Amino acid sequence: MDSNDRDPSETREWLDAAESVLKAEGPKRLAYLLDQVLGTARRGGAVVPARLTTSYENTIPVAQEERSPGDQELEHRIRSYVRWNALAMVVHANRHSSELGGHIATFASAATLYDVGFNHFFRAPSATNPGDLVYFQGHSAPGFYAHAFLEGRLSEEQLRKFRQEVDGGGLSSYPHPWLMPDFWQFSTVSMGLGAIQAIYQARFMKYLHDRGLLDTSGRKVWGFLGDGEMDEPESIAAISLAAREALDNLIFVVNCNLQRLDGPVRGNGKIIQELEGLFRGAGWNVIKVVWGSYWDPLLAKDTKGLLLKRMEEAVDGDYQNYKSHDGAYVRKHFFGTDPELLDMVADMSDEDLWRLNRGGHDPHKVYAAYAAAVKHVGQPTVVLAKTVKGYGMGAAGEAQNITHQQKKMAEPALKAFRDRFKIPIPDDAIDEVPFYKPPEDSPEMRYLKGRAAAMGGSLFVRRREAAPLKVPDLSAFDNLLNGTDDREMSTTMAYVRILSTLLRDKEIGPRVVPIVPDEARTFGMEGLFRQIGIYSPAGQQYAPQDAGQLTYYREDAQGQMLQEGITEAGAFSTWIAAATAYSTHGLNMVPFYSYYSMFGFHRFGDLAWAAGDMCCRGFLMGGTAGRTTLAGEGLQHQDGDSHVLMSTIPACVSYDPTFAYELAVIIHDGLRRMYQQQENIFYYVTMMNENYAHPALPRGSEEGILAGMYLLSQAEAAAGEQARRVQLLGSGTILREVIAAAKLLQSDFGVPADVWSVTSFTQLRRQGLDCERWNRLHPGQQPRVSYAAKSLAQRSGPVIAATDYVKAYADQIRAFVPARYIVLGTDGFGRSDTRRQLRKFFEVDRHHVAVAALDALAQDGRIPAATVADAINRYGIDAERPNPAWS
Ligand SMILES: Cc1ncc(C[n+]2csc(CCOP(=O)(O)OP(=O)(O)O)c2C)c(N)n1
Ligand SMILES: [Mg+2]
Repeated sequence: MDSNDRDPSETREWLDAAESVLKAEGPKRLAYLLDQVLGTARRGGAVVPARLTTSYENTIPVAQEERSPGDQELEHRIRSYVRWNALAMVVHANRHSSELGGHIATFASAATLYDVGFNHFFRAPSATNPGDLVYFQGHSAPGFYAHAFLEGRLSEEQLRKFRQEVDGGGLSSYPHPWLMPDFWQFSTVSMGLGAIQAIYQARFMKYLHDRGLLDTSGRKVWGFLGDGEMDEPESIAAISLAAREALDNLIFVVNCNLQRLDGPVRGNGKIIQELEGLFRGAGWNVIKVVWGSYWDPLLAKDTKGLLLKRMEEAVDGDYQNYKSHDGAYVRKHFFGTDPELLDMVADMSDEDLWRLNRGGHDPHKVYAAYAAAVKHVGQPTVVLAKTVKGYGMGAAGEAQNITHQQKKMAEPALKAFRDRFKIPIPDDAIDEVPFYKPPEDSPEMRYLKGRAAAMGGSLFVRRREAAPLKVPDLSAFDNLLNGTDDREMSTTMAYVRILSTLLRDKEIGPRVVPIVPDEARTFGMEGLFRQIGIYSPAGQQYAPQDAGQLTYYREDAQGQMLQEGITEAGAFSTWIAAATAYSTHGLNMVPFYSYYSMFGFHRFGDLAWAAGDMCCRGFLMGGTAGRTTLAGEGLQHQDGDSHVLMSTIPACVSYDPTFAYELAVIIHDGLRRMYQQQENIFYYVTMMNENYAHPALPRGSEEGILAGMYLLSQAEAAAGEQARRVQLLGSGTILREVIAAAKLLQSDFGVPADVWSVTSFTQLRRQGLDCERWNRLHPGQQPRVSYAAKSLAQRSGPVIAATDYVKAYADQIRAFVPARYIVLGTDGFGRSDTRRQLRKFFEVDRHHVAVAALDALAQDGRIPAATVADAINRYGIDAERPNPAWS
């Protein structure tokens, strides 16, 4: 009896009334009545606990479960073979070399969750249906290869080369489109990235649909996640967006095997309950699949609620432990806490108790959950499925803390697994761990093929190309190529002009996807609000505060701009969806993600790495870049390293342009390479907010702009000055300091300085290293000369580079500079002040460039050291000040 209950008979009356409504009028009516009652209670001042969780049982009552039309017996057998082959792959790889690794326990816990999907829910791309998109849990990969093997999509030879990719033909450890471009679509193995990508993919599909670019109705996005993985910020960061935008094309399946790598996910609690509250609170439809069908009769008998109470009492640590033991243990420790419960199972053997299954291992329960999920309208759905980690591994790992990393299985464990899943492999062959595929005309294979055909074919296909876009001529950007005369503007402004031009282009215009994380005004992009509208499926149901203004804040159900709010990871995920649309949707989209460069790689670095893997094509525009160019914002905002960070991504082509025409040439070439040639690259381009006049494109400089450097000006040398010539290199806004330094050197010291605009030290380095490698491997042949060396070889004198980034950025080309090379950069923490002060502070201003040039000449013996001291004096440089790199 409940001690809080003052009047049990009154309670009984209410409960009876509820029961009778349920019977006579159904659950909807009861829910309505309860809602009314709760409203009355709250208005009367009652504190009604806000409960987001339901009891620890299945969400779908047995009577409402939709039954699978599949042949359960055949499906079970096929699933068993997939289990075996997945295990065999990992065992083989580790017999080949224990260095190779792999996972058995994860897929073992998830096999049913995927199998029901493959057989009945995931539609593969076909002539009649563009198909669903599935974000697979990365380290379940062996299971997908095993499935694809039975489908005939992969050969046994390939399975034997799991994690042996170098000589070709092997299978990737995890889903990596870069390595298996015809098989995998999405990189998910870095925990959390699958979840956030799936959400923004579902949202992007609605965007494509609402803008009339593609019919995506009826298509689903499935995201499979681990329960441990749900602790990643990216896993849950966007769940409220998914509900807010009513993404009913999205289904998450969280495999709640209660364990992560080291041990239990929530040993002292219940991960399913916690996630239920979280997702329901965010506005999701939650379907819990806790218990399998073998529990149904027991739960039906549980009229007093004792079993349910016990189920709620036991914590995940207990549940894990039960499954690492046996039926006798379950009887003693689970049912044994209450004589009535023991009574309830008195006629069941220990084997019967052991057979009491979890929802996620019961194809009926899983089917019912998926069937409800795909029909649900107006909300995204999460299926929380309870499973056992290492299911079927028995003494070799089932529900054990060590199971995640179990990769080897001794003969007795292999035999036990074979017996449990009835794999037709004889004892004398077991040690070879042979892969098993039933004969082509067997009922299993016929069934499997039939199901695959019904679902549209294999899900493991990725498209490499889409119809190319026609890129306009470079002359489309004439307004920037011709210079701005005396008019001053920033490269950010020039970028906005480029964007406007592209948006007006008939073919490219509709494909452009401008993405901002609440930073449009920072970049002067607010004009786009009204011009192209901000995408909002709800349209605009209010009069915007600035309605009377030219650039008012316009939300529109068909808006083209994606205003993501303050989530760089979310905005980046949208960018990924757009940048892979050529592959996932057969539609070349042209995303421009413009963001605060300092809140770029530092924030979304792992997604950027995955973007390379996924062969993304699009533009990342790092705004307000440069450690001394963003003057007042200080230490956390001033970006001095994004170019170094982005240079680590092989597929990322990056530039730090100074002039509007450079930007136009770079973006134009990017469009050509990505959308006409369909190269698997993406662009990172920095843009600045400093205003200055932009000259016209120097004739013939396009090649150098794209390769990474070109000669901007050459100094006239008077008789006798030629021996003192220097080469000055600059990028971004600091190029302007370099230009000024050249003038000082000439006027103050009679030193002729040639000036180079270096649009990309990163591109120059890559090309240089490529030459170096080729030369090493081709001894005795005419050596290749790097672009940097070739360019500088035509000129004479030491070389001095200055940029708004850390010295490592310009230092990248040291090996290719055929002369003394001195690098200036902005190493150290930024701080607030004017640009002039900051450049002085970081020693990248014109005076320091000039001093560095004189010093180089002195070291080369071309001028006396006293001249350097003279310059230090003349420019008022404090030689004893602390090093800004660590002050
Ligand atoms: C960002 C990130 N951190 C760590 C890992 C290493 N890792 C791989 S699997 C795993 C445990 C996963 O547990 P869970 O999400 O519960 O998946 P399960 O295998 O139990 O299904 C960890 C820590 C990773 N892949 N990604
Ligand atoms: Mg887990």
